[in-house]
Parts: sequence; C-alpha cells; structure tokens
Amino acid sequence: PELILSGIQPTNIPHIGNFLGVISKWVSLQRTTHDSVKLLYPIVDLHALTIPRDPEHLKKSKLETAIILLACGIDPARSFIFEQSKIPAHTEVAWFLNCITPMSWLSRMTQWKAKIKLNKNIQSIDDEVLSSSGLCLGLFSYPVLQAADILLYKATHVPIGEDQVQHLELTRDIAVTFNKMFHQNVFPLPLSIMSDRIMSLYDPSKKMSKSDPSNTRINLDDSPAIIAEKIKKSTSDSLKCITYDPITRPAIANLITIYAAMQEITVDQAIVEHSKSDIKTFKDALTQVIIEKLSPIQEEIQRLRFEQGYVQQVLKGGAEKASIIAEKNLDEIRKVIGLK
Ligand code: AQP
Repeated sequence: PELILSGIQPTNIPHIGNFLGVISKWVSLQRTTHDSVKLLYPIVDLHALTIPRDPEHLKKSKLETAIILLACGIDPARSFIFEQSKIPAHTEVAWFLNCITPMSWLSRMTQWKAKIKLNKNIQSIDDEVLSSSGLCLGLFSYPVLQAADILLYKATHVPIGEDQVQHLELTRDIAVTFNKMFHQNVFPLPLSIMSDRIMSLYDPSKKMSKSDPSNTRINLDDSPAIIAEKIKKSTSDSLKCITYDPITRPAIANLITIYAAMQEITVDQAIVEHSKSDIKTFKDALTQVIIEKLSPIQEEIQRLRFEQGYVQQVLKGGAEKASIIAEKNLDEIRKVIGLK
C-alpha cells in the first residue's frame, strides 16, 4: 500500500462493531505498515448531514469520535485524523464525480434501498415512494462523496466493514470511468482491507449500528454495569450449549465472534474454551472479556474528555497535513478536466 484511507461518521458514540470492524485495524496498521505509507482517517461529518442532525449533537459527536479514536490508540504522529468538512476539496471532487456517475448505479446501492424501505413495508421503489420517504439527494449520492474521499487522496487501500463492499466497488467503477473519459490514469483503483461484521445484539440479521436503539449495541464508553445488562439481555436461542453455526444459531455465532475478536483468538479456540459452558456461563465470560478490553480505552476516553484543546489541535494538525495531499491532487484533477 501507498496510502490507506478509511472514514467514520460522527453520528453517535462508536460501538464495538466499529471497533472490531475497523478502528482496531486502523491502530494495528500503524505497526504493520512502513512509515512511508500514509494513513488517513477522516471523521466524515459531511456524510453525517445526509440524515438531518441536531447541530449541537453533531458538534459533540465529532469531538467524541476524535476522543475515542485517540483513546483506542490512533497515534496522531503516524495517522492523520481530521474533519472532512475542513477540506473543501472533498465536496469539489464529489461534484466532478457526480457529473460522471450514472444515476442507475446509485439506485442499485443496497444501503440506499434499505434506507428507502426503512419502516415501510413496501416492495418496489417508485416516484410515490421516493417523494413520501422524505429522503434527500445527498443521501442518494452519499457513495459518490465517499468515492471522492478515497479518490481525492489517490488511496490504494481502504479498510472497511463488509457493509461497505458495494460502495467501494462503485468507487472503483467511478475511477475507471474517470480515467477512461479523460484518457489518463489519474486514479489508482483502491483495494479493500476487509474485516468481520458484528451484528446487532437483538437482531442477528442486522449489523450493529450507531443509528439503532442503544440496547442493540455496546458503545465504547458503556459502563461495566451497562455492558453486563446488554449482554445478559442479548438474543440467544433455546439450545444450552455453545456451538458456532452462523446459519442455524446466528445470535450465538455473533457473540462468539465478539468474544474471539476481543481477545484476538480464533473462533475455534473460543469454542474449545467453552465446550462445557452453558449460555449463562459463556455470556458472563463474554461480559468480562469486553469489560477488560474496554477498560484502558475508557480510562483514556475520560482523560481526553478534559483535554479538548489538545484534541482540537490534533484535528487541526491532521487537516493541515491531509490538505497538502488534497490540494496537490485537486490541482491535477482540475487540469485534467479542463478547469485549469
Ligand atoms: N457492525 C459493524 N461491524 C463491523 N464493521 C462495522 N462498521 C460499521 N458497523 C459495523 C464499519 O465501521 C466503519 C465506520 O462506519 P460509519 O460510522 O462510517 O458508518 P456505518 O457503516 O453506517 O456505521 P454505523 O455504526 O451503522 O453508523 P450509522 O448508524 O451512523 O450509519 C465503516 O467502515 C463500517 O464498515
């Protein structure tokens, strides 16, 4: 890799799905990549605007997201963390890409379709559905802004959860279209760095999400008592033993995945450890593992909450470093498309 980029929306407190899915990978990439590989982790506040947000909540979530990234081990000397909206080139490149992306590609995106169908028991998306959904153009072109985030920096690798695979494929298609249209290899085709998907504690057919009710996920700042309560109430099944079968026992499989990932052991190792456990014993062990893993992170979160000046400085410094790459590439893109 030459440049690795991955974003997070400041929509709420990040949860263990975000942590196990991407944040822990971002942290380990700091150790496993050569110093010449640039690591960019934008807090994508413009993406968060695609669903109406309370301005105060957005501001607070941005700071909290930055605090949590630092508490999890993102090192500002190695990685650039910054607010997407501080670099106007993101929106400018998104506009260029909007102008070459067929609408039919966007209407195929499953996340868009899922949002449209949210709370509605409908089968097909027609004009009536669109106008009654209250959803806006920004949400429709959300994946184009994501493509702009990635292509603006000519990212070569993008760590993502499984839910983002389709959006990254779209990014590659947009890059190919752009390169062909202007007969130049401006954008490299970014590759994914994939990770496991952590599912909701209540409904194992849905991914754990910041936008769902709080009891379906474990936030990185949940207290030990809350973690214990959420795990205790999490969905299980009628079998008493612990076996891993995502098809027939998806809820238990999800809990085993969390247990293994938290300790960086394999699912097989977890199963061997709990071959004699019943559900209650396993859930108690899982609770302990989560509490222990999050404890040092939570201490750091508490400390950084009193160091807001420092956190703002980190974001400012990250934006300054990222904008050097952004400005250089934007200049090239403007020339290629004839604006300069
Ligand atoms: N449940 C998950 N398991 C593994 N990875 C996940 N990610 C999200 N949920 C899971 C990955 O985390 C990165 C940052 O996600 P995001 O905040 O940009 O947006 P998201 O994918 O929409 O995540 P949420 O938590 O569901 O947020 P809301 O509810 O705000 O939309 C992404 O790489 C994602 O794959």
